[in-house]
Amino acid sequence: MSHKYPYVFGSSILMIIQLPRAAITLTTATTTALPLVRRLSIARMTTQSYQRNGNFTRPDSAFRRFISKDPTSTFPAEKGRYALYVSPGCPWAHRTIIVRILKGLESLIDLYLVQPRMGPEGWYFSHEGDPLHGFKTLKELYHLADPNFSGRYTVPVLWDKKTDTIVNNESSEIIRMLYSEFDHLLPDHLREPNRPGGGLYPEKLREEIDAMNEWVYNTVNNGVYKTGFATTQEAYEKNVFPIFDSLDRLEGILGHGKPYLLGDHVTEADVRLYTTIVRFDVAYHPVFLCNLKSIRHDYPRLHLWLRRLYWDADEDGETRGAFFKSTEPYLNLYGGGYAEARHKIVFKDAGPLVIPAGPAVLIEPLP
Ligand SMILES: N[C@@H](CCC(=O)N[C@@H](CS)C(=O)NCC(=O)O)C(=O)O
Repeated sequence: MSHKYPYVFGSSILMIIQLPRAAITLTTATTTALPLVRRLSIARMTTQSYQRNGNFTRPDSAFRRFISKDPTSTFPAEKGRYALYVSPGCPWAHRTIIVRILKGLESLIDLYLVQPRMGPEGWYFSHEGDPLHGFKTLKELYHLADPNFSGRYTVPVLWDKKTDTIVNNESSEIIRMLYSEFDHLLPDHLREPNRPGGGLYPEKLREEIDAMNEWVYNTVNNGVYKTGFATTQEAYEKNVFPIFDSLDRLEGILGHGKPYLLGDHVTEADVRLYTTIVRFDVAYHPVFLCNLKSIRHDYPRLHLWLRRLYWDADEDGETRGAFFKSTEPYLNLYGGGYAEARHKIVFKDAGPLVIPAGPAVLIEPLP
């Protein structure tokens, strides 16, 4: 299905998200200048496995430092100092791409894309290499930050150009830094307290958002992975049913008739749920065997909520077109990306890779 899985990922993506020119010109010079010991350590592969007795087990993210608005902190918020390395197909990285746009941080924080297809060494850059160092793989970036690193080389990565290291590689923490820590560099209307509803993680909703995050993460965001990457029938069945219990619960919550999960304004809860729901019918249902029901046929309220977020391309509106812009160019790649990931994790790349053709319509129009 070449239309679903083209081999021109790099160029099509680069047309859509512009890389800063100055960054692109920094290429291999810095790679060859690396000390020998660092270059040798790059050859090592991760030893961390995702599997335990048939169950998919996600390791904790390793880099957990924070950017702060405090100018005396180790990682103070500054224009042009930080970069996000992402794969737009990855739902965790997708969170950070959305929030970067929602908050209007495009000119303050760079965005660098890896190639959508993973290879034997994990994530690869396009032929120009990593915009900052000329690296071929994300693995090399991790080893620059920590020559002894032996975990998974995951996206997203929040990178500090000044000290040449990883600040954080946990999406749930990266998005929270973006909500507030750069506010002093933004126009008034984009600052957290001035946003409609008091921001993406307003004081009055924190308890409710945290509580929802907990079960949505376990049974929906990560639930689909535990289901799709299960290697025993038992592990599969343990995880597939709770997904649909939670989708039923979310459908009930949306009975309030408001456009967003927690009411009239977009919050973190919408961002975190969206990146899973927009992949559901096109990838998790056909590829990850999450097929008891589909969003479009069985969850009318979730389906409407999803389409409202997706089709809102108004750059002056509340979402600033963040959901549409960060999804539309890549929606046709999700199915193939997940088929390949499952082939790798479950079948260790053995046997043929077959990518489901459907659904014929990737996302339906608003009614
Ligand atoms: N906890 C991390 C998870 C990130 C993650 O698992 N990313 C996947 C892509 S969706 C990845 O980069 N995997 C590469 C690998 O495991 O080798 C977060 O939320 O930031």
